[in-house]
Order: sequence, then C-alpha cells, then structure tokens
Amino acid sequence: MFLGLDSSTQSLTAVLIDSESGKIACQLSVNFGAEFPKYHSPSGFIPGGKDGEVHSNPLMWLEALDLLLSRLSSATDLSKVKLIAGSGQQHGSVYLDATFDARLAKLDPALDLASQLSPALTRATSPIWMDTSTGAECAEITAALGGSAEVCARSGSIAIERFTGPQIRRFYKSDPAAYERTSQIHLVSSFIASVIAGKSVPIDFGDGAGMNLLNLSKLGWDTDLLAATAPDLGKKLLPPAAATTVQDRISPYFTQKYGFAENCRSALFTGDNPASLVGMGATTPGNVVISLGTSDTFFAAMPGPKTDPNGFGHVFGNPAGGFMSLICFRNGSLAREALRDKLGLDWSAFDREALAGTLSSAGENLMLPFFGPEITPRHDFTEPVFQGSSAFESGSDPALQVRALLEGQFLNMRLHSEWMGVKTERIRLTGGAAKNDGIAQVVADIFQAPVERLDVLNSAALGAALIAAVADGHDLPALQEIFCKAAPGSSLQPSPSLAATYDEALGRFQTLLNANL
Ligand code: XUL
Repeated sequence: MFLGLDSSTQSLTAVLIDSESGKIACQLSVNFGAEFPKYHSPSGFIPGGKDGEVHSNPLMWLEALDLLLSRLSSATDLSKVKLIAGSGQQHGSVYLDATFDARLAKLDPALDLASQLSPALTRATSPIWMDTSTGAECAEITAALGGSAEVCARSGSIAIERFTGPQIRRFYKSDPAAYERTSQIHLVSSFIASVIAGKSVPIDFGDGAGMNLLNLSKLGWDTDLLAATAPDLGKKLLPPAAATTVQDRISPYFTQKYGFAENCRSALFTGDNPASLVGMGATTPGNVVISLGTSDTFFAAMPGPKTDPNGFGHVFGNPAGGFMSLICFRNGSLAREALRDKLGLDWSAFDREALAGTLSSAGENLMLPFFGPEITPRHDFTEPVFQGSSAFESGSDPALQVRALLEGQFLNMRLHSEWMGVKTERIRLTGGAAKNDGIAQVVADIFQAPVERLDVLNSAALGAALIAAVADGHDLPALQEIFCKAAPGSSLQPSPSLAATYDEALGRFQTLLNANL
C-alpha cells in the first residue's frame, strides 16, 4: 500500500491506495478549523492580518498530522504501507533554527509533534499563498535582476507576492535577528516531509518552482535570485530534488506510535497543484486540467521549461518529469455567480440557457467576463464589457449573455495558454461547476478537445499516493489507467463545425481585450 498526504489550506487529507487490487483502501480528512478551534483559524488561516498578511500556525499542521495518523491507524493496518509521499499548499514557508534536525532525530512517541518541535520555530506563524503583503519586496527583487522578464525566464514566474522568495525577503527585512537565527527554511510540503523522514529533506522541483528562487533550466537554486532575496539564503535551503527521491526509513516516532512497518520509507513531498496533475492523470503533454472554482485554474504538462512572455502564467516542475504550467483566472465562479444573480437564474437554468437556443449564435457576441480585478490578464476591471447585438448588450435575451460569459471565460483561457505551445488533446474538468454539461460543452467546443470529468475526490492526496508508488518502482501510466478514470458517461466531444467559428472569435476577443487594457 502507498500513502499520500495532502496538507492543504483548510485540511489534511490521507489517501491510501492498494496497488495490487487497484482500489483506494482508505481516505480520511482532518479539518483544521473544526478540529482545532484554539488556533482561531476557522478556514485554516489567521484572519485579520495587516497589510495583506495571511499566516497560519505550523503547529496546527503538526497537530493535524498526529490526529489524522491516529485515526488512520484505528481505521486500517498501517504496517502494510511501503512508502509515504505527500503534497502541501504551495508557497507557504516554515522557519526553523539549528536545533530542528536534532529534535527530529529524537522525537519521543510518548509526546506529541507540536510540543516537541515548537521550540525550533524562529517565526511563530507561516505566511501562506493568500498573503499579498510583499509588493515592495517583489519590486526590489525584480529591480535587482534587471526586470520582470529576467525573473520570469529564470524562475518560471515574474516576482509574485505569495511566492516564497518575496516572503522570505519581507521576513529578513522586518526581523533580521530572527532571520539570522533561521538555519533552515521549508515549504509546507518539505516541512511535513522532514517530520515524517525524521530529518530535514529537500524541497522538490514541483513546489520549489513556486518560490521565485529555482532556476528552471538548471534545476538548482539561482544564485542571483538568492542574493536578491536575502543574505546567506543558499545556506538555509537544501539542494532541490525530484519528488520521487526516496529517503531512508521514516522516523521511529511514526512506526512506534501509529504502527507503520520499520522498513516503511518516504519520498519527497510536492505542491498540491503538481500532485493534482498526477492525481488527475494529466502528467503527459496534451492533457489539460481545468479546475472551475472560486477562481478558475488551468494546468497542463509541458515537455520543457517554456515561460509565459506576458508573465501571467507560472511554470512548476511536473512530478512525473518535465514541467507544468499553472494559470489562474480570478473571475471564475465569482463571475458566473455574479451574472447568474444579475439575471435571476438558478444553476440548472444557467446550464440550460448556455445550451438551448443560442448555439446558432456561438462566437457572435463577445463579453470580457471580468466582474472585478483579474490577474490573467492583470487589470483592475470593474465590470464586464459587452460587444454584440442589441438584444445581447441590453440583456433582453439573458441566454445570449450566459453563452457570451462562458465563451469569454474560455476564449480568455485559450488565449492565455497559447504561450505553452502544446496542443490540447484532452481536457479533464474538475471543481464545483464541472458537472454542468452546458459549461463542459462550451469548453470542449472552444478548445476543440474532448472533455472528461473524473470521480476523484482528493486529487492532490491521490496524486501523492501515486508518486509514492512510482518512487517504489511502479509504472505511473499503468497506475493512472486504474486510479484516474473518467466517470462513466462523463465525456463530451467537441463539435468540429465550431472550430472555425471560435478561431475567428478568438481574434475578435483579443482585439476587444487589448482595447480595454
Ligand atoms: C498556486 C496557489 C494555490 C495553492 C493553494 O500558485 O497559490 O493553488 O497551492 O492550494
């Protein structure tokens, strides 16, 4: 059996797979807000941070690890687990002093993780991916490197507020003494991996690429980015490595306390998005995952470290080898819900409206589907822009607006993923709105690729379990055939007759967008 753990923003999840029977043996989740009210983090982070700061308490993640494993050991026999891998919310960082490794080496199973490791923290709380406090630090790093294009070409992204490098720089500037006492900086992923391994283990290429510090072509820390971020930073990070790098036996703390076998080993942990790429069965180029959530995200495997010339998209390591893109669109469900409410529709009507009666006007009316500030493209929109027939612009025919909103969202997605230079052959749709057939059909038609929906609940934790199996020598494509199957009857085919329609609409959409930036 192989265990995948995902330490995400709101919860810690375990997925245990049995590679012989091809079944998920057990999955369990611990919700931080519900289980640990003492951390005052109902949604997994401490609310009310100043100047855009959003932090979490890393001790909460450790308490969750103890609780989840104790529940898991009651539910199943953990002595059958051969290897553990995992993932974490990306970009979050944990700061530790020189005693961290010694504390890990002598963890006492009679005590808990949080109390034994808390004295090693040099920063009580961890900035996470929702933090936007580092605008000044991003500007400083960018200036030191000679511009955004250089930062992006090296690290896969322009300097981004939530990325770890700018966050480390802010810590160094605000508390230089604590920064100096820090001898090890971990991501959420490598922190949990280190606790499991009983020693500090490296950050993997998947999550490491979300720091503005990893040189993608060299797959090592970039000396100029390190120097632009904070002094002696290279000494506080282990050399990065592939997620499938196997460590020795896990810490005796876990074998003695939760019944893992003595020869159970662990791999490195990666970011939740790279792990999801694995769990969604989309690790080979041509496969695309579109996740429809509060924000929409588009991620896809890429053979080489190509970067977005406009600096909107990000490039991370792909745990199966090569690279992946991640492009985030802020106006996802937020925009769909805003229009739905404006038109007084419910979700099923929203779906029907998207399909019924409006197919003959596909691609005709254009909407820039931004109800608020957008990040891809980066612009402070305040309301959508309409261009088309008077029935469309006046809203007298709501169905036309529904179609144009969805078309606008996915034309924008197609436009801003073209830089990858990878032809979309299959789309796996996930997230709240994915089950909506009307939306799924628009996606298929605009990208001219079949769309599938998966039954996978915890794609990051499942991906981590698959990474554990691969680290043990199993074949990833064979495992993905079994564990990442499309839900029966969930596939939708594109209509070839709409290919030319949307090619042409894409050009007009781009012109309208450029005129409004
Ligand atoms: C990706 C990002 C989030 C986090 C949280 O860049 O910030 O998706 O990984 O899950």
